[in-house]
Amino acid sequence: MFHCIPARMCRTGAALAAAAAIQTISFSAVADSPMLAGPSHHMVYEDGAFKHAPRADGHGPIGVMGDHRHHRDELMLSYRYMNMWMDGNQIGTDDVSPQEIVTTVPNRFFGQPMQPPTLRVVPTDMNMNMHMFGAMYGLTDQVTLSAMLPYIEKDMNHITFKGPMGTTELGRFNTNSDGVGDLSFGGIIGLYDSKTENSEQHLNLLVSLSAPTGSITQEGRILTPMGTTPVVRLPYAMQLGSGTWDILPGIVYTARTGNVSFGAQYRGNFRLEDENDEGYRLGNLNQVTGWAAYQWAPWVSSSFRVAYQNLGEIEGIDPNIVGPVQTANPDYYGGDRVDLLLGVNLIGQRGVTCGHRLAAEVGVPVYQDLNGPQMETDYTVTVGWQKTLGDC
Ligand SMILES: [Cu+2]
Repeated sequence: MFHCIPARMCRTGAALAAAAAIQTISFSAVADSPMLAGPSHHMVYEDGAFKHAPRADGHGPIGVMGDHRHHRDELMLSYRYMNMWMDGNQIGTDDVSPQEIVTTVPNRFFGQPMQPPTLRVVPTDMNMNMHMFGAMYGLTDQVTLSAMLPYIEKDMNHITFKGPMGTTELGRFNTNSDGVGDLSFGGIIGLYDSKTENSEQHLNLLVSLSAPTGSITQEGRILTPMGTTPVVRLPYAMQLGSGTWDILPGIVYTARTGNVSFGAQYRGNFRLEDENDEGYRLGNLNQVTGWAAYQWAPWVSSSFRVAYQNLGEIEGIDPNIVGPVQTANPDYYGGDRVDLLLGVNLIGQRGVTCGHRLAAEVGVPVYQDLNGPQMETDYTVTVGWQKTLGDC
């Protein structure tokens, strides 16, 4: 049981980086110990059949965060690339054209200098890329710590209509922003685990905090209906963080029998402050998702998932965000959305690929009821890599 010696060192050394270095050494030294089997395959060493063959279905779909725990002193690193494409606008569940928006939707800033009675600038499409770097560390067999830091790139195209009324197009422009988003960190706490030779169940509690590390003061050059091109504070949708400390509670249940697995998760995001430094807070988020997966071979599984989310409106207002455009109005944020998602999980079984996970998930909304006018989501893509250090 000499692997316990570095394990204790891991526990006393609080820094994750230090733990990583020690772990790599300890795992390579005792690579044959079944005690070191990871969360994705600790259920298979017991039957003796696949001592070190990780299961592809040992993790949920890559778009789900916090689906699993780790054993004590395990460190997992992950990278996810997430893309979201939005094209066109909706009010509620109905599509609405730019021409309709600029002739019918009131401008909440009407009455202030140079502000026309209706909206005059319409976002037409938006692309968002997120590079999410994550680490998970097994503090004990019951409690896994996790931290995630996103790097976000946003790009939005717009049409500006000429003057205070009518449907004559003046021109088009693009705004973009990029930078680090909000750092989140917290724990995954095991509430219930059961295992038999060929099945398992887990119930985990999730608690994370999100720190306001993302910028909420991004600026960009716009084209106004009068033809001027000032640099202004970009609307809420183009900012990179919430600006508030947030709490993300959740609960997740996963089950597997043979090669069939299931999961269900609730996750929320609640703002812990009434307003950020710029005078507003984002809406609260509630998400529920459920999935089923089938493992075709130990190295490959595929999944089907349904996800529902409700996002609230923005409360308060940033006095620096003003303009005849829907994205400058805090009321035109939030709504309900249902996505259907297909995913695939791959995991290397031996050699240099052993334990390296590659996974992808593609989602398409089937229902959107938006506090609009607001841009609608057309699809989401998540591609990710995960590796538990020293797991094989
Ligand atoms: Cu993990």
